[in-house]
Amino acid sequence: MYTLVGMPGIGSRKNRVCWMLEEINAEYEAIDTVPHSDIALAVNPTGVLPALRDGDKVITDSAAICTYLADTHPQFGFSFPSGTVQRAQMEGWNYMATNDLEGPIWSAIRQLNRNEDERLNEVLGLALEDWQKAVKGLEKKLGENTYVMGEQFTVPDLFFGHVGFWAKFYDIPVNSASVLAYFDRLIRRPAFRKTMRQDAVATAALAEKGMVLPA
Ligand SMILES: N[C@@H](CCC(=O)N[C@@H](CS)C(=O)NCC(=O)O)C(=O)O
Repeated sequence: MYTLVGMPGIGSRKNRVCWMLEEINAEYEAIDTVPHSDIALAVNPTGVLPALRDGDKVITDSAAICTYLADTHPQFGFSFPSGTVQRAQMEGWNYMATNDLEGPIWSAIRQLNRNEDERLNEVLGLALEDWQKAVKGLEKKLGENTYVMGEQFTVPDLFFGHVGFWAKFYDIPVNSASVLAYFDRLIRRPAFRKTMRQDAVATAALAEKGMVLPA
């Protein structure tokens, strides 16, 4: 049994781990808290969340956690053995998702979450520019594939789906029809929808915006 410590809400990276736990039908206890709380500091000295406790060990960083869960549940085919070319390619996609797409979209969201008079429009503009550039890169690399590694859903798809959901929620344009369709494919997965339904803070934010999760 795993224990997932994370912050609830639309922006939370805890929901990536929750999504992966749901994909592999794992049993877990979720502890909601905020970064830098005593509970957060007990699992990560930096106070940054999410963290996953597995027995007496703790793993931090959503990408490392999801990859670990995929590796330890190989029957689902969500990752590849370490040292293989496919594994290296999969890691490449993980870095692309978290660096090239998550980086700029998160910078943009931080500005959008500010009151207009406090917003740094130049920072917002640059972040949106970088986001669109990364989306175009994803479009080229994804090609006609259903998922980034081909026909099989793997760890990086979950990360792309999560940032794609941020784009949808924050009305951030995705200047590629194929990437938009890919994001939609991902957030239609039952495990993602279950994850969001379980998060009361995210559910309230969706309701306030009048937004329903795709069927
Ligand atoms: N790369 C980390 C980023 C984690 C992260 O930024 N978590 C947020 C909450 S979703 C946080 O703890 N923020 C507080 C901070 O950065 O001080 C991951 O993917 O787990």
